[in-house]
Amino acid sequence: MRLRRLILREVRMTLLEPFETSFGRSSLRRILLVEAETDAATGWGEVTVGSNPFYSPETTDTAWLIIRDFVWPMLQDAEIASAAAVGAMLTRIRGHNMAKGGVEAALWDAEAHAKSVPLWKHLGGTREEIPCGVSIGIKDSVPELLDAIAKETAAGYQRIKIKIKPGWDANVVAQVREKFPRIRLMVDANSAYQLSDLPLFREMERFFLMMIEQPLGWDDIYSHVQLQKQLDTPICLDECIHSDEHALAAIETGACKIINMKLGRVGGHAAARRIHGLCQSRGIPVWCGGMLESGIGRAHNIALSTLANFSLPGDVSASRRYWSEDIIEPEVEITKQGTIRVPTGPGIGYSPRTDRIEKLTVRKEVLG
Ligand code: OSB
Ligand code: MG
Repeated sequence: MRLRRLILREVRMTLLEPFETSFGRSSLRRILLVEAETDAATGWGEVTVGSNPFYSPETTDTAWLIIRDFVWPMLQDAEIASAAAVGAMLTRIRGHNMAKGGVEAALWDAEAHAKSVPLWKHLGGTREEIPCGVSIGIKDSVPELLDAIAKETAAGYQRIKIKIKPGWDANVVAQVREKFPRIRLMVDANSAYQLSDLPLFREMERFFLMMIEQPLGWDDIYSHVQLQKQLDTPICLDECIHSDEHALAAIETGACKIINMKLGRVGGHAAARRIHGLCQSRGIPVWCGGMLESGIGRAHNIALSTLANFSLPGDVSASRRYWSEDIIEPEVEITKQGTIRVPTGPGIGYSPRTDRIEKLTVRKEVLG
């Protein structure tokens, strides 16, 4: 396969409701879309990155620059053996996984279209329906949070994740548990705590959380080992895992018992699939995380979630939870059982609405 042109677009989309985590509140999403035109077919990818470096070091602007100045030149005149080989062609670029992953994902979609197969089958996925959960941000009040949980459980979502931060943690979880004694519940701290907060995590053991996601430093595997040793509740790592090596280190040292997989954070489908396999061989379940994606990124998350070891409900949920109108056709919907039926069409299986994308585009660059 040869890459003829790469088209970058920044589309601005406002979330239906602001989303707050321990690192900040976001309302306007600056989404970076990648359209890859190859000699065989066109594919779409999304760079799943924030507009500020508060979740990870990358931003919409750094990703744009890295793709234009480094990723494109490395792929431009190269014979690309397969989408699975793209990651290895870019190893000279250290870090910038989200930038690399967005381009790699677009090439996977292109390759699947060229072969007229659904992307999920091309990746080796087996599930025709994926289990879904939701991630609920920090709210202004506890009643507001309880209302949000009631709404999502009524819609059928199979597990609830709530964001926590100092001052909005055990006290809030206690009230959630009181109102919803039986739901599958977990918390995500986005690195807001330290090892010295052990008493707080001990206190939360009585809420029977499925897991605690990324309680400590975003790049600190060692402290998570210390914490997990002293907790029965499984720790799930998100921010810490950006490569096979990090996943292996975290598993072998006992830093976590579950891994949140994100396409961008690990640098694309091939890396995600490898880490998925590595976890599978060691009895570590994975689930697919979310980055407030548009339909394009969401479609890639759905395809990835069909791999066998994605055995826990992920953060991949319906388009209408985020957007008044998505940029794909049809939009992503969930069943009453809280699942997404995986599309059967070629590639990502949803069509990009190019008219709407063009309208929302504030910046565009054609490479090639
Ligand atoms: O930590 O999983 C996270 C959103 C942005 C950045 C980081 C995270 C999240 C979410 C939202 O939890 C998941 C989603 O609904 O897309
Ligand atoms: Mg997280």
